[in-house]
Amino acid sequence: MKKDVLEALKNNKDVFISGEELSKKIGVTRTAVWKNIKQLKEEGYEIESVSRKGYRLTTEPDTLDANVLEIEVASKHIGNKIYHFESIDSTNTIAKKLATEGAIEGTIIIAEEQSGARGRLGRNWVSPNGTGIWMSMILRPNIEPMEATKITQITAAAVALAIKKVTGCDVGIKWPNDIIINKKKVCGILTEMSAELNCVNYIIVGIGINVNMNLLDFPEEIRPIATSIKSCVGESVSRKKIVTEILHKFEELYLDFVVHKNIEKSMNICKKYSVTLGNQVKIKNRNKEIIAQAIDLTEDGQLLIKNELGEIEKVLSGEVSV
Ligand code: BT5
Repeated sequence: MKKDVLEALKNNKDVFISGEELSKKIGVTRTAVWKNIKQLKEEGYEIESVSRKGYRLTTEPDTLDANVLEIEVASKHIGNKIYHFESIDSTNTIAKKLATEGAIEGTIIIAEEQSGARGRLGRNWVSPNGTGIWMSMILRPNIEPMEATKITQITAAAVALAIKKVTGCDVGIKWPNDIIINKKKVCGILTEMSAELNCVNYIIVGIGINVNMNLLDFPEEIRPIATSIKSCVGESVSRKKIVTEILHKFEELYLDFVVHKNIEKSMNICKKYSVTLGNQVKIKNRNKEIIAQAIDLTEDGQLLIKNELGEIEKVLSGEVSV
């Protein structure tokens, strides 16, 4: 019901809406309306109330509250159901649990803080309270398990475009799963999958973005390699706006892929923003380390390299330093 009150206030942002009108619209008593308004105010919404005129929403906090995000995202697909947690171990872990229990495609799990967030290969992901976007998406694409790398590329494309659009920051994509600003990591993507031999049960895409942290908020060991959107913009940025834009962009590119079998648009974005292509790179993969020239991205989201012998190779994943 709080969601209905908030939605009505948001839809009438510049005008007053009376308690009576609200109660009729939502189908609850005026006391219930008043209680919800009170609760919204406690959550940081500034709502002007004037007798005989009613209520008017003036300022919204930068909350990632599920009710608010669902209104903002307004999608029947990616973001159709959003779960918001104050503190959990890892949004990817919760997403897996929900996916196993049957959660539908497009379900989003988002947290203010993660205590056991993961990167690839069991590495840690630093996720302090209230300053970043720590979220996971549940997807159920009808694709071959081999194609999961494409989902990482679609996500990287969506995140890069969204950050660029909302903040104007110069973003780069470092293949396969980093978004960078000024040569430092601002976002990491972790794609995990449950699959049979030739079909995918579900894919969880975890996205971690450093939004409003200062350099000193990062542990010392990652300060040389990490940055935030705030460091680029010079002031705090609305996480809600970035999340909304990411989900919209992702939905567009993802549906293009799963419905129209078209990955070209995403790959073109990945190529356009790539900081990897055209450069000499060092690729660490398991125990092997090679130096090569990064030449292109394939339609499968793999990196094409020219090794020291001049041979062309495809790389599926790995640690790349430019
Ligand atoms: C990644 O792994 O970059 C994937 C990170 C995915 C995090 C999201 S948050 C929501 C969801 N829930 C999860 O539990 N995870 C996902 P990788 O490429 O392996 O990079 C990990 C490395 O990045 C670490 O070893 C650190 O060096 C560095 N790092 C850790 N935290 C960072 C941060 N906040 N910003 C920048 N770099 C960080």
